[in-house]
Amino acid sequence: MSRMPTADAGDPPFLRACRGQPCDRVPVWFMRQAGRSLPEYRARRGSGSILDAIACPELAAELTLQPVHRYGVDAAILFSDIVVPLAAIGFGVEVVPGRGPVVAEPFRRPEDLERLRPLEPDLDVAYVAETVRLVAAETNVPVIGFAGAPFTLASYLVEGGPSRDHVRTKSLMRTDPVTWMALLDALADLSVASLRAQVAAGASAVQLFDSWVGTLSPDDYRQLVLPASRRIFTELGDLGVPRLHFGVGTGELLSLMAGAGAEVVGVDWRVPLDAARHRVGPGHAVQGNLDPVTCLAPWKVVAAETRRVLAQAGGRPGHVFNLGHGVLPQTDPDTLARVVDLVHEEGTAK
Ligand code: 1CP
Repeated sequence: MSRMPTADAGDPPFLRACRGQPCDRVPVWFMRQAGRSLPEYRARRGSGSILDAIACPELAAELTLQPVHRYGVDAAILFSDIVVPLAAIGFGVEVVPGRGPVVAEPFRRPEDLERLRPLEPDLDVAYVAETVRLVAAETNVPVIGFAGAPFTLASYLVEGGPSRDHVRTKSLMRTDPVTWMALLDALADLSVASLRAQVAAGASAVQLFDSWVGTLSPDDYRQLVLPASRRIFTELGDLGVPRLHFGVGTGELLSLMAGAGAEVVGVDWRVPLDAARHRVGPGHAVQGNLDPVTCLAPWKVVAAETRRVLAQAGGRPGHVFNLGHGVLPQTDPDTLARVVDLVHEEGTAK
């Protein structure tokens, strides 16, 4: 029996927009909408490791819902992190405050593949599914599950932490493509297992974050990364939920990314949405793409830029309003609330 849900007019605007259907308003949510820009987040989070907060379903559910309540956004993104499955299988990943994921013993040689065992979601990350269930029971807006894409996860494993140039990652890719492809395959399996468990628990869309893939040329991306990302989307196809695919600095990769199989392609602020629509082609929705730095400007500027993004989306179906990357911690929450109101009042998708 097919589990494919039928899309009807009663579906939430976010899901309709993902499928390219007209809706009464342009849906909006923000990448990294939970987190340090919210005083209620800072108050509730304390100073422990974010991985501990994620492992506590009541707390993670509350942090997921904070921006939904404050901003009136059209989707809740699960409070979690892309490195959660890696930490759960014991690869030795910590998330250091102010820095990000750090790996004590980075991936450097073929033998390191043995450290990547498959994820058993029920045993390894039962708390993630529980958080999804709690959130889905509490809100009417769709819950977005997410995972890291193989390239971006590999970049943390190989570099040992955040990196600007990804020198070691690209070097491994070029010097030992066999180990590289095996690494990406193992990471793809982790993300598929994690995303399937999130959907089974009630997530109604999934986003694959390939945040740092914009560091690659189109040829490298096509040969050494796209096959693994494409397999993830293929293996989620039977779930019938919208799939979103996002990276930063991907102007030259957008058409290839569209070929990976997601319904929605996320776009950063560098590519105007009309050009982005052209690059991803018909049959795909776009998501984006207000520059997060714009949100630090006076409201007059933010409003003008928000209207520019709406104009470049062309008032047509298949646009999910978002930032071009995550909310910056120094953003005034009131600004984001006003952006949501403006998009809801003025955005059209007929
Ligand atoms: O302790 C803290 O509060 C630290 C900040 C923080 C937060 C709030 C980190 C560390 N992760 C998160 C949560 C998180 N991470 C969410 C939850 C949803 C939300 O905030 O609304 C999501 C979706 C992520 C995804 C994530 N983690 C990505 C992909 C999205 C993106 O912004 O590009 C990446 C690259 C990470 C790694 C990561 N985790 C944390 C940081 C600071 C980073 C980036 C480090 C780097 O620059 O490489």
